[in-house]
Amino acid sequence: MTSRRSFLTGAGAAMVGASVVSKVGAASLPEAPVQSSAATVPPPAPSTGRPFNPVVTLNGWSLPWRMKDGVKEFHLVAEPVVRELAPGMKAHLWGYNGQSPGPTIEVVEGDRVRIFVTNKLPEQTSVHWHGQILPSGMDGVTGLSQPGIMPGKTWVYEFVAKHAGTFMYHPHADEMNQMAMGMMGFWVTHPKDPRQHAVDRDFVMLLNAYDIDPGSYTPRTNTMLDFNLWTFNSRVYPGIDPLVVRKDERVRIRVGNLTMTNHPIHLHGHRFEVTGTDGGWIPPTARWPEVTTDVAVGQMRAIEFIADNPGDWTFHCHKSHHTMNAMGHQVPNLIGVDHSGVAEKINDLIPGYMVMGDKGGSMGGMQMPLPENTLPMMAGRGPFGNVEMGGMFTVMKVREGLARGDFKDPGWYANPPGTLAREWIGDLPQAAQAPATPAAPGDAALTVRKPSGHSGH
Ligand SMILES: [Cu+2]
Repeated sequence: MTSRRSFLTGAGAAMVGASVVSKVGAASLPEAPVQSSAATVPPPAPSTGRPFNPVVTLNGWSLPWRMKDGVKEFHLVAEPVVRELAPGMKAHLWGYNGQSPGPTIEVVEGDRVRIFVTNKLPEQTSVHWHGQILPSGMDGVTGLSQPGIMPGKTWVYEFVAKHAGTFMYHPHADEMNQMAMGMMGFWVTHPKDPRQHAVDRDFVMLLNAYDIDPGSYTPRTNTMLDFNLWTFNSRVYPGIDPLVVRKDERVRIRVGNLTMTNHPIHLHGHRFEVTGTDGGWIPPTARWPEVTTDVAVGQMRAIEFIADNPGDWTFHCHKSHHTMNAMGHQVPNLIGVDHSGVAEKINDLIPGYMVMGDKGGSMGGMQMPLPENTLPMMAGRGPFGNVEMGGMFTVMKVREGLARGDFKDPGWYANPPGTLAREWIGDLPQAAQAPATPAAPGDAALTVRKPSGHSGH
């Protein structure tokens, strides 16, 4: 516990102890540590309780605990938080212990667990332990298994973590609002024998979605599907840390989906197997190779592979609109339409207006004025120019010779000679030459959209 505390303090976490404890008036409450930044905090090996191999929550952290009479005690505080989604954009969310998503809770199969939940929200809440096999009265469904936890109150959940696996936690009180505001977190129950299901790097990734108008800070919680920010652990690319992996390590990525739609999660350069769901581990004989796996709403999929292919490999949702940041959806397709001069004319009347590109939507060289507190639609910079992605996208960096447990960004991959795509600079046969002018379709209706790109909402 002491080493975990000093580690977290060193990583920029602020410890809030006495004030929280005195407010609820119970000296026997465990401390409620608070994380003040969106940096990845790889947890050290546990110093109390049974041993396990901790997971790494990208742009997140794991919640410290204390052992009391053989019980593992945690303290979650449900509260409004300010979450940096990526440098340049902050969101006013609801979360736990200073961040959204909440901290990952890690326990060992067979642990008796006691979780204190303090409600600092303006309305009642509860915590449901998604996927856990526990007594009905500990299931956290407001009205069914307990009354709501009123503002200012602290409630206690206690149960045995019966099965090793990957679970989630979230409110079952006003959940449409509370989950759209960011209230969710991961729960990992490690196997009793740390050699079982052992991997070298074990990442957890919670999928979330927000609808935040450019220039504003608070999500619209009535949105059902047309969210404009699709996030991994409440971060959007380029704000998501890379998955740093040493060549030939066995890697696991546990992906949980608490959004309103499914996400086909795709990895480049490797084949993986789905090894676990929220229901438990899949027997090896029942697994098949994949490069994309769909994670439906309310599901968790753990994927595993040997990272034997060095390079920079993307890991992303395959719905292309989910690898975009704030954008509108009511924009006509003007590819092939000659609208030269039109934007300038409209700009004379309404400064700042732009038209969708006639050669596609590539933002490679485009400079648009952005309102305060928003992000470009696709913004990452790679070694060869713009990575035209945002949202649910990040890069897995497989490198030789990294130290065990080294998660520092190693920079861009140096491609060995002869392994890099290149431009053809020889002669082209007639048929392969590019046309002088693009073909124009019949429909030439022209519509404009605001540079905020948010006319669809
Ligand atoms: Cu998606």
